Amino acid sequence: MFYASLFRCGLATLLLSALVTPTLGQSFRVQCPTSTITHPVPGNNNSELAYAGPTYLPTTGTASDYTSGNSGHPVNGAIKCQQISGGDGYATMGDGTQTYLFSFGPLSGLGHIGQGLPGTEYPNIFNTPYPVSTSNPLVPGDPATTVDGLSPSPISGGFIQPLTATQLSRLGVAYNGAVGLDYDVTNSVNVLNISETGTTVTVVGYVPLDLNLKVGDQVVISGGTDLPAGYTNGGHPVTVTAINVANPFFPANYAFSYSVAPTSGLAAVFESSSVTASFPRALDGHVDPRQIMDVGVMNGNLPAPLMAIDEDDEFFLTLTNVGMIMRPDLFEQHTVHFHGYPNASAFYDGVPDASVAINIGASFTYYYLAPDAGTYFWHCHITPPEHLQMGMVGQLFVRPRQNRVVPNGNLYTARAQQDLDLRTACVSANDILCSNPLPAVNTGATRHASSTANNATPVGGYAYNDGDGSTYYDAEYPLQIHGFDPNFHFVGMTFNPEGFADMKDKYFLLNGRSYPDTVNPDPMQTQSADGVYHFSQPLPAIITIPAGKRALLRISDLDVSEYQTLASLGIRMQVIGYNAKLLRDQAGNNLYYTTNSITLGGGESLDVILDACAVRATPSDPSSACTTPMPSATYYLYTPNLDHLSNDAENFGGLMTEVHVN
Ligand SMILES: [Cu+2]
Repeated sequence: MFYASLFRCGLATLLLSALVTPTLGQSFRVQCPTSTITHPVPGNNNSELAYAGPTYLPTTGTASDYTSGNSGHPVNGAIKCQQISGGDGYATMGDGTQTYLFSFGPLSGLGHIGQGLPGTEYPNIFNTPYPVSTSNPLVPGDPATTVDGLSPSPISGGFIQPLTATQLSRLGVAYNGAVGLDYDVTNSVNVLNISETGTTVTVVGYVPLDLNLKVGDQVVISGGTDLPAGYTNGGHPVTVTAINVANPFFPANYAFSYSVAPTSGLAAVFESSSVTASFPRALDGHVDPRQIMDVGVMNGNLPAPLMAIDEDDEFFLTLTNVGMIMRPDLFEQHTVHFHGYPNASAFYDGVPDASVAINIGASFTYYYLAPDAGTYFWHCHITPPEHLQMGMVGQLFVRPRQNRVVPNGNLYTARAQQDLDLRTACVSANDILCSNPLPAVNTGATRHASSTANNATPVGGYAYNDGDGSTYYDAEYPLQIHGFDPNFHFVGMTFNPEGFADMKDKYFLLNGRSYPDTVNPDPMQTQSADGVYHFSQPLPAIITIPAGKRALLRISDLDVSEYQTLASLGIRMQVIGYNAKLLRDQAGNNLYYTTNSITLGGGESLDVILDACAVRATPSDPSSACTTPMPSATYYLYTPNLDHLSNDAENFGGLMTEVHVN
């Protein structure tokens, strides 16, 4: 034991010293462009625009045609970004046991994650450095420790400390940008050639300049005695008037121009050894590794951070591997695998054999297009049975274009428009794999809008591009089924060989919690081996439905060792989708079915509607007014596998939560 701890400390020291060396530290990066070729206008990428028709280029078009936006060739969707850590941490089980995890944690959207929301952010939110002026800096354990007070403080009572209303309200304004994002240092480049035409100066550097420079930036030009003084603006910054300037020397992205009016007639300077252009500090994905390590180490979340994107979005997901500080003998890589997701390329699919894996001390940005609506999930693909069992699983869902149809717009017409573009077309007649056919009949259903105050505001959403409004819901709840084998976790923490064949789950989890923690509406935190409280299980599993309304349960199962059944007492479950596919035949008939229980194996997902309405004004329209609501009461979702209604040694708890209709 003594030997073992010495061994561990020695390795930990080695590991930490490796992490603070500049070269490794600087390999942490984030990436969140404000525009791309298909989303060219930065100002349009911070929200979801109305769906006006498919995105396509006419056959005579060029990429620049995308800039015409919705007036010409519709640009749909936006840009979304998220940063997560790969590492370790602890979670609290239903009987109070603190269990060790290999885990992902949030490194963006901390405030939203704390509220049980996705940590997926638009560029204008993600690309916000943590304000340095704040008297409340990010510290180890954040956001949990900040929420509890300004620094780690003794906490009375048991392991679990629910957040107070005040603390929750503070979370609501908490930081949602990318942890660690910081301005890159001012950088200077040597100038190949500087010349003037009229009063416009063109500067050609020795390296591409377009990454850090944009029109309007301030640049300081300096040089030796061979540089005519008129170029330097008296040592004051000059303002960039154009980038990507054609020049006789290098490609256009090596050059920019500025104006020095009224000075003119300045002689050109070529290959001077002294002329430099110094650019302002910029947000270019550079990060401060200290912040990332402070927040990322031991910040494991169960489930892993929630992600949500909309069809047509481009999603940039940065995985930052902060190492597993409790297991310094392991140099584990991690990846992100979007399970069941139609990725165009294996490169971003996270299967290490077919792509890359992320080393300790490094970041990697995955890129996804969001092609098909549905409920997916994601996990690490390094030694999957081990890293999944140890907690590296999270939820992911894609919202359909139909949510963006203008209020009162016809849903059938909007769905039919998607067939105009090959990338979104789904026509059963010539595509036997069509996942979302047009409905057999045009029911005339329209995009639901608020019936009272503001009819122009869309409310609720749709699970799929159903074209008939049948997947309408008022609120959505991601619900992940998972299980833990405490023995496997214990030997995994204590440097012993894990018994894969003996793996047997004894904690049964919904959103990382066993009953009664499942009905705790607050984020949960756990004291880790560093003595600090960390966010461990921020996502509640309690379902709340106003009487007469509909809830969409996005259920996924990543249990490694068990099949799991979830039964509903008192409220019917209507299954509308399976494995991220609308339940509809190729002739367009809905195959939804109503049941009181669903059963999933690890790696499956289901979309279930719980309708707290017995009779609606228009029975075929689930968004129509409810004339006979379900009685207000507490209903239950629970497993009828009775041995799964337990928390290890406790004959109590397990896979159960409550549905509150009120
Ligand atoms: Cu992993």
